[in-house]
Formats: sequence, structure tokens, C-alpha cells
Amino acid sequence: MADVTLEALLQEGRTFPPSEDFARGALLRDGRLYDVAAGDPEAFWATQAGELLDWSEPWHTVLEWELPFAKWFLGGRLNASYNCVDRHVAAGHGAQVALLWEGEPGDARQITYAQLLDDVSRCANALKALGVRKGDRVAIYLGMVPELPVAMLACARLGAAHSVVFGGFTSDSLRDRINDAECKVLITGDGAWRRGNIVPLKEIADAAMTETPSIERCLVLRRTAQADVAMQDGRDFWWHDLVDAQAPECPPEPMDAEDLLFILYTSGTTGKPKGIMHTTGGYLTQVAFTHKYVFDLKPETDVFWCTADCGWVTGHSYIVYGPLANRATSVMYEGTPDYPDKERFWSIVEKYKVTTLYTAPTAIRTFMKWGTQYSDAHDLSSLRLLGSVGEPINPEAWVWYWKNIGGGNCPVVDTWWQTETGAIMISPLPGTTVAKPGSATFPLPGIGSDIVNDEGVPVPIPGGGYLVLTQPWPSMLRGIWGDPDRYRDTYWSRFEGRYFAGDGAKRDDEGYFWLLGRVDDIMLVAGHNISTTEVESALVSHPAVAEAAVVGRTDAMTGQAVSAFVILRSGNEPTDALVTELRDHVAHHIGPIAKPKTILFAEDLPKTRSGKIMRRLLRNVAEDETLGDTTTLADPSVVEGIKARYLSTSPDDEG
Ligand code: 7RM
Repeated sequence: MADVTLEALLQEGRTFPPSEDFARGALLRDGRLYDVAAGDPEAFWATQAGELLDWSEPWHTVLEWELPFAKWFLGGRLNASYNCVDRHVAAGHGAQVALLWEGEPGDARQITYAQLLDDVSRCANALKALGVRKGDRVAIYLGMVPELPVAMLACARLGAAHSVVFGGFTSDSLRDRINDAECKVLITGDGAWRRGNIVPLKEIADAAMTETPSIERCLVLRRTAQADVAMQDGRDFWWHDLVDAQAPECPPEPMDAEDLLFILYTSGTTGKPKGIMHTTGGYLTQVAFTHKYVFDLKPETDVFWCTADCGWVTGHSYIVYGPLANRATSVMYEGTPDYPDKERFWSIVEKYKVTTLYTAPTAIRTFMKWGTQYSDAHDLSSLRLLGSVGEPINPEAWVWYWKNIGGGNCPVVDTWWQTETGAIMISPLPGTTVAKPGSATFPLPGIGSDIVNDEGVPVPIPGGGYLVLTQPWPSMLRGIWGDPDRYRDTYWSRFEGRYFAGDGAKRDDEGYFWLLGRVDDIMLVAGHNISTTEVESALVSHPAVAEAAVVGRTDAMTGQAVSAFVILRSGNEPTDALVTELRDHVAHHIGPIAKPKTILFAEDLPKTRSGKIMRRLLRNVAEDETLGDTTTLADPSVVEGIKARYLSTSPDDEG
């Protein structure tokens, strides 16, 4: 990847050291752990596994690496549910709140660790009664209710792998995921609340279950209490009948460190969804490690809030397994940021005195678009640390978050990782790393990564190319369910001996990592590679812009031309003069080569259900092609709307 745009990000000169206050109280105040880990990564991870978790049987071998297949902590035995719940109760912390659950307006529940132990044990007994055994797979299709983590932990208690399917997916997606993993039981609900409306989960599940031969039983939680929920005799059981009747004791099954903990499907842009497999010991070690040190967790005083849905990996690792393994008190929120009003997040922060907020750039850019009046109306002084995950965070959004939400005194940790990596891989350590807005900074202790060129040769610092991971890590995926060849092809064949993440990245002259987006999205303009992230960040650095997506469109002169879709901050008008100004702004910040040939103002951008911009569809719009597969879109009407506007606006064709 040639890099005309390299200078652009290197111009980001702002640096943010942790405040003295924060650094003084931090778990890690210097970089020693990097050296310890670099000296002997296996010994480092073994120390973490021993310190952070309880094992019923010690491991005899830390790592067995038969590229591309890794096994960690061989011979070790443990149970994830025991580590997340029982041991905290046994240590006298039963009365500590595990989950501060905030439901749709008016609804709230607090669940202590002691209560959680009861709930998980009863649910596990119910699953047993439904025939679930160690080694089985259980599908979970629920909204963000406490019973979702309870069900996950109940599966883990029995040694059955869960496959959580996001509650916003269609019956076809649910059916395909159930069939791929041959799940035996489905756990769902009568419905889920979504902005005052009911998503009829059971109806959708019923449609799926007409074509899921492996499903024997279905457990149904009553959440919305609509009138007519069809229950099939002998197959369907109400949670409140079956689970509530069980004994609150259920011995946790000792699991091999390498036993499957869960499968989680990633859709990707092409091909059928991949069932990413995570196992017990390594996964739990790394989620506990990263949750503790990246979020500087103090279990006695912190209130941690990860705003993701449990249907995504972020929810698995930083709502369920990481925080509970570390005995954190977490907020779990059922709804969306804009319902019933745009102050919802900030009233929750104020209500629960949240100390640590972990959210996504898509949310931060939305808050930027709305303006600061909503956050200003609340006391956010409990916050001491902010996190970001899911996409590159534009420097302007980073600074906005730091200033308006963090009040200028909370470190921001921009955390890069994937469903496949299981846990955070590249991120600041908040008490010691000097942050730069837009940079995920450095690989964490124990993580090996590099940036390589097309031939797989490491690119010297400073420079850009493909992000690779160079050594196995404990929470790495163990494969794709049922498809070892696809595992090898997708991740381990592009660069020999190294894991290819699919992302472009750069290092600046101080070795900071800057993630540049998926390599499929990189544009080639007049022989120069231009990253979508950089042009988008340049656009977002203009005071009128809240969010931007850029794609390459075929161009007779330059091969590809930059085509931008822009969302304005409220109070700005979409004028021709602004188009000119924005094009000049990009030219000024990056260079004339990156100047968007066309700019279209939009109300919204097409996003996946987890909030990532889907540039592939915008590319179709820009190329005037028929729209491709839109099934993974959160709201398919958005892209239709953009397409209609695009066609009615004549593209600006001067250079
Ligand atoms: C956790 C999660 C993974 C992809 C990944 C990147 C992008 C995630 C960041 C990021 C830049 C970040 N898992 N990504 N975090 N890009 N900076 N901090 O999102 O499997 O759903 O997605 O998300 O492209 O490869 S995921």
C-alpha cells in the first residue's frame, strides 16, 4: 500500500497523557508489563491465568502451537460459570451487585452475585431437564434482559456451548445459525422491547423452528407479556414454569481448558456466516486480563458500563465473561440511546454513577450530531475512564468524547480487536500510555503484531500496510465450526505463519498503531492507495460534519474517484458552498489526490446491526449498481433513501 495519506494522520499532533490523578491510582503506572511479557509471553500468560482464575486442575503445558491450531493451558480444568459467579460468593461477596439492569423506561433490577448464583443454577438445572448435556450446543435468542447472561452462564455451567443470536436477526438468520451448529435447545422470549415496540421473538423463533431438525426443546422467557404466544406442546416450556421450579444448586461441570465455551457467528461481507469457536481457559484468561487492566478495574468502587448487545462479541467479553470473572458491578441496558429521549445514556450514567463507559464510534458520532445539550444536562462527574470499540474512531470524535463526556479528565482507550481475537489486542493502558486521538496506540503485553506489505515483508516504522498477528494469544479463535479449511484459508494463508486480520494499519514515527479500516474498502486513486478512514476523519474534522463514509467509484481518468457521504451536525445546511468547502478541506488536510469528487449529504448511513458503516452498499450506490445483499443491515431503507437522492443529484464532475 503506497501511502500518500501517511502524512495526514501523522499531522495529528495532539497527545493526551493520563492525568496525574488517574495515573497515581492506576493498577499499572508504567510499562514494565510490556517487557515482562515480551521476555517470555507463555510464562506471562500462565501467570495471568493463575492469578485471575480459579482452576480445579492445573495445566501441564501452557501452549501447544501447531500452526494454525493453538491449544492453551493443556490439562488444566476449570468452569467459566464457577469463575464468574460461585467463587465470588464463596469469598464473601454475595451481596455485591453484579448487574445493574436498566430496562425500558420504568423497569430496573439489581442482581447480586448471590442472586446470580441462584439464577444460573436454576437455569442450568432446567436445561438439564430439557436434555442438555456436556458437549451440546444451545441457541439463545433474546433481547438485553438479565436472563440472557444467566442463560449463557447456565450453558457454561453444564459444559454446553452457547450460540447467542442477536435479537434483531431474522428467522432465516436464526434458522441458519441453529442448523450450522445443530443446536439441541433454543432459549428465547415471548418478545423483546425495542423503542416502545415489541419484537415478537417467539413468532420469529417459531418460523425458524419449522426448519431446524436438531431443536428438541424451546425455553421461553416471558418479558413483554403479549396476549397470544403459541406454545407447542412437548417442545415449548415457559421459563417461569420450568426454571423457577428448579433447585438453586447445580454443581459446575469441570471443563478442560480447551473445551468449547461458545460459538459466535460473524457475517462478514461475503459467504455464509462463520461460526467462530472460543474455548474455556484461554478465552477467560484474556478477557479477564484485558478487562482488568485496560479498564483499570477496581471491583469495590467501579461501575462498569459496556453499551454493546450480548449478541456481539463485545457483549460476550465485556458484559458477561470479563466483568463477571473480575467481580465487577456492571450496568446492563435493554434499550437504545435515543429512546425515550436523547438524554437516555446520560441519565443512566448519572443514575448509577457509572465510572467506566465503553461504547462505539457510531454512538459517539451520533451524539456529536445531536450536540452537547443532552450530555450537558446531566452530572457525568462519576466517569473516570472512557472506551471505544468497533470501528476506527475519528480523531475529532475522540476529542469530542474526551471533552464533552469525559469532562477533559478521563483517559480514552481506543480498543482494537475482533470476534476472532476474543479479547482486546491493541489498546492503551490508561495509567501509562500517552494517547493520540484516533490511534489504538500499541499491542497489549503478550500480543505480537506487525504491519506487512503485499509480499508479507514487515514495513519499517513509520509506514503502512496490512495488520497481522505474529504469535498465538490465549483467546484466539480455535477455528470455524465445521470448517477447518476455511479457518486456514481465511486467516492463515495470506501471509505465511501469521494471522491476517483483514484490516489496514499504519505506524507513525513513534510506533503508534493507526487502524485504517478493512482492506476491502481501501481505494486506489491514480495509483495511490487511500484509506477510507483517513478521508472520513478529514471530513469529520470539519466543524459542520458529524459522520462521513467514503468509497471509491470507477473513474475514467483516475481508475477510482473518492465519493463521500456526509452527515451534518445539527444546525448546518447542506449547500453547494459547503460541498466546495469540504472538498477543499480534505485537499488541504490530506492532499488533492484524496479530494472527494462527489459529496452527497445524507440523513443516515447504512450500518450493520452492530453499528459499522457498510461501505460495500455505498459503493453500489456510487457505481449505480443494483444493491447487493442487504440482509445484515440494521435498516435497509437507509440505503434505498441514499440511492434515490444520489440518482437525483447529478455527480459533480469537475476534477
Ligand atoms: C470488537 C469488534 C472487528 C472489526 C475489526 C476492525 C473493526 C474494531 C476497532 C476497529 C479500528 C478499533 N469485533 N474494529 N475495533 N477498527 N479501531 N478500535 O468490533 O468482529 O465485530 O469487528 O471491527 O475492522 O477487524 S467485530
